[in-house]
Amino acid sequence: MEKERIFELLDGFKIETPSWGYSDTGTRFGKFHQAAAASTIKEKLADAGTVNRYTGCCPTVAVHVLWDFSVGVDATATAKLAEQFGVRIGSINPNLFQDQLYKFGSACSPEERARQHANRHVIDSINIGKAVGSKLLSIWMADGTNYPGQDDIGARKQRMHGALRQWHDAMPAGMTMLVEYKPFEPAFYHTDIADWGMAYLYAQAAGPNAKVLVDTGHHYQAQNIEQIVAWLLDEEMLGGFHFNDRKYADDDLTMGSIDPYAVFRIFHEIRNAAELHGRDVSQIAYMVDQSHNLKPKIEAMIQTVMMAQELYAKACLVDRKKLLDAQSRMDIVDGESCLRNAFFTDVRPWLVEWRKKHGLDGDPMAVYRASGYEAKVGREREEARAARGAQAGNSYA
Ligand SMILES: [Mn+2]
Repeated sequence: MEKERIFELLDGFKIETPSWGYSDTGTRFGKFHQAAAASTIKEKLADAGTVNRYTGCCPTVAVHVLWDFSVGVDATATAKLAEQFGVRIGSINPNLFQDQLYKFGSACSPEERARQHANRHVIDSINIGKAVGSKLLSIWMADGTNYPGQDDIGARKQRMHGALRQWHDAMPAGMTMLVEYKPFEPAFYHTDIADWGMAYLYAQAAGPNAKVLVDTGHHYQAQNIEQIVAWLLDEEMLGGFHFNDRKYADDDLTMGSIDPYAVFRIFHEIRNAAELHGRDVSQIAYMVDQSHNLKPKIEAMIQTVMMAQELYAKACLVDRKKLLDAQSRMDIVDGESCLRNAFFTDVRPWLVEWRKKHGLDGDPMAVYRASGYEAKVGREREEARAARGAQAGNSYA
């Protein structure tokens, strides 16, 4: 594939970073604070703007309604703030897991009060989305049970169906609902949306503007994620991704840090669907969902984004004519070699060139580090926190 074509594809490859990736998060064992971690939505947007300024491909920021918006605060003011930092508000993520009312679930709870609370919160979230011009409502629920016999699985399925349809119909035209799944955690017996098939059925039943969201960390160890992606693409039900890497479970490590070839294979299926099967892949939402417990937040994000661009460019490089030919000859070795040749091509010089073409520095990490941003905001934020008597971070972690 010609360089110009790869550059065009890179131009169309945008990655949304999450507001929560800039604040202190931890594990259930504890949290290690970083001076430069963002606490306020303004600080999170400033950090997201910084990542976009150096990488040139992260124009939107996913927001978490409970952590980023306060009751009575005008959401359009937040959109204007984002604009000041050179970014826009992207997906809206309601919080359906943190309230005490959600002990037995949100939309699936046997308790009507919890279901109504969830419903109000999602309707509020849709209104925030409308106000800030967001096109994505991203739904993840912690709903499930911890013990056999705790609740009726079928009845919970029906409650979920009803809720998703209601929320789907409350969305304005042009908004898409993304339905995310996860096999376990925090529920440890059954999860109400446990896999892509359940998410698919729920999305299909909710209405035409609901699609499936694939969080790469939300699968069992041996699951073939690229096959799920290929299937969803072929069904035109792939809404987007939450990228992160894992070694054991939902580890939320930075994308490609453990297994870059696995991410490459996902991108390969996307390019295959576009180039060989004529699928429209232009609306896929590429988002990051990571927890930067130990790495400095902004560096972790820049590293992630650079990794995503590299792996995407490599997937673009797959010689699909050769691949088709190998497959028609049933030459397994040549077929696999098409993928390996692309994966092992060093695309970094091209990315340097692509960045320079867009007026960016060829090495975003080096210029970010040289800018002194982290030390500067670290000092400012420590002072601001001391004045408020607050600690950084999202309140759940
Ligand atoms: Mn996720």
